[in-house]
Amino acid sequence: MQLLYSPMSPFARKVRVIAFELGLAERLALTLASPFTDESVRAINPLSKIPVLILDDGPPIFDSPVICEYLEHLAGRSLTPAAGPDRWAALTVQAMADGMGDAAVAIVRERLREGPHRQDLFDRQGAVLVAALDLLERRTPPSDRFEIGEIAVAAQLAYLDVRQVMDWRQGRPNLAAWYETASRRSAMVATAPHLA
Ligand SMILES: N[C@@H](CCC(=O)N[C@@H](CS)C(=O)NCC(=O)O)C(=O)O
Repeated sequence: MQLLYSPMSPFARKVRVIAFELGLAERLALTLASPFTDESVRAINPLSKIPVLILDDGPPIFDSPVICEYLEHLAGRSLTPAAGPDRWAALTVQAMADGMGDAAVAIVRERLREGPHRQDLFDRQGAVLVAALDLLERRTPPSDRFEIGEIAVAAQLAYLDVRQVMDWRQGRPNLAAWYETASRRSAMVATAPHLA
């Protein structure tokens, strides 16, 4: 199966880390895609977003939470709690982390655009990031678990760093310490973002 991805995409990174943790990384043929400049992505995903998982048989799968669930199904092992409050908590953390990615990508895209820049966009998306980061500082992920919620958060924190979106460590020592450990996992090292 083929994963349409970009090495900078935090959503694709979440999928790749999940694949790595599930022992499926070698089954993913990574194919570079540039949704912002290449209209051919839209023929595969009408939203023209990556990641997209292209199966040998069957329609393409998107977006990243669905791909993660498919990979868990394929592996016969889940990185999402099966039921109960833990499940809803983990999926909510994933949703929040993905929302951080939406905000961060919007800020990066606006910075890259020829000016004048929209200050209202920076303010609104920046507020999303600050509130989510503050919540993560108050409820720092556990250090003995690296599942869907933690993986989604780690992928987004790395994106804030690599795109220099903001100095998120300032005033958030618990989250910074957690990320320091999380980022040393082999799945994180193997999928480190870089310019294509
Ligand atoms: N909710 C989607 C978000 C994916 C996403 O926004 N990907 C970005 C790249 S990091 C993209 O393809 N953006 C293209 C666009 O918005 O036109 C997911 O979780 O897969």
